[in-house]
Amino acid sequence: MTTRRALLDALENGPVPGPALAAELDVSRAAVWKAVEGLREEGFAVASTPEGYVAPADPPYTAAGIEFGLDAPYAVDYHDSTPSTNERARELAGDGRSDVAVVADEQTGGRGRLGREWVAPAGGVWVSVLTRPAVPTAHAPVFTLAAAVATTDACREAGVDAHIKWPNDVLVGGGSGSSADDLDDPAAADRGGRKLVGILTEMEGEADRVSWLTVGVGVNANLDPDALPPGATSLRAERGADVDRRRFLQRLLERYHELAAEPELVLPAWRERTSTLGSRVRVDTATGEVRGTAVDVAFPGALVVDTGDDTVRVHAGDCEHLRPERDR
Ligand code: BT5
Repeated sequence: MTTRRALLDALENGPVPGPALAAELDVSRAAVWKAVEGLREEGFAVASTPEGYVAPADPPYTAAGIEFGLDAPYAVDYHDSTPSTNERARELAGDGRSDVAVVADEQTGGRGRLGREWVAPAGGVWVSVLTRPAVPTAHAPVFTLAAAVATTDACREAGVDAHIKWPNDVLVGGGSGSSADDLDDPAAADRGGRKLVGILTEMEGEADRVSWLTVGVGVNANLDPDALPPGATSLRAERGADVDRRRFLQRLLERYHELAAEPELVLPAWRERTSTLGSRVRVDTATGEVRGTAVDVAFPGALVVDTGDDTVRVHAGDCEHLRPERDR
């Protein structure tokens, strides 16, 4: 652990006498001082008191602020503005890094799936978590589901009644959701849910083993819906007040870490939080359209659809929740 991170951890438990911390970490007092100065330069205003160093009462939304009090092993790579946190995570993966949460206040080239655009102005929670899980590449979808559960829980703790639409959207409202295409049609979006969160998982693997995996999560946090595409909503709009992005993101990262470490917890938690199961759905896949009733999700993340004639597993696609059939 770096002196900086050890100092941040120690500051959680009250004043930290510099000499005692230096002795504990077996580093020089100058090294501790340098770490204190580094945190101050990052906007994390460590105070000097007779009892020792004291953390700021209101930690900022920056690398140091997010790492302070974070109960997950991620280093935070923070940017005021970057094209895409997923792209930055890819660069860090190329440098051999792991266990990094790339965070940006604003993205100028945010990405959705299949080359779609993700609108990401300042005020959102745009984060990409880079890890190197020791799993076969085929298991990657379970990490998308884990991120959806983690994000839903963070939204619910913030007082917003969010639910998951298979595979990667977190929505608010509506018994049935809306596909990305429907977002161009506000009426359709009203009928379904309003999109609060999108998730984009990218990875590289060799010999049936994940080399690195990035789960990118975009949460419309402290934003007005008119800055977002039609059919989108935000935490601010749903709760009528801004969220503490730092606390929100910490909760999301902690929950994601918990679930990623124990993938067998993911599917049961996902089933409890989804609005897709039991809905009539139309899924557009690379090989055609599947229509029917979504009856289950199967490891590592396939949607099980009862088409009436057959039960099929859909591994990837855009899912739309349909109105219940009139004759049902
Ligand atoms: C997604 O794609 O929903 C995945 C979005 C992932 C974004 C995160 S932010 C952090 C990380 N860095 C990145 O560059 N990306 C990830 P998809 O299911 O393809 O949905 C994309 C569609 O959602 C677009 O075509 C728009 O219709 C709509 N959309 C775009 N921006 C939106 C927003 N901020 N809120 C709600 N809907 C949006």
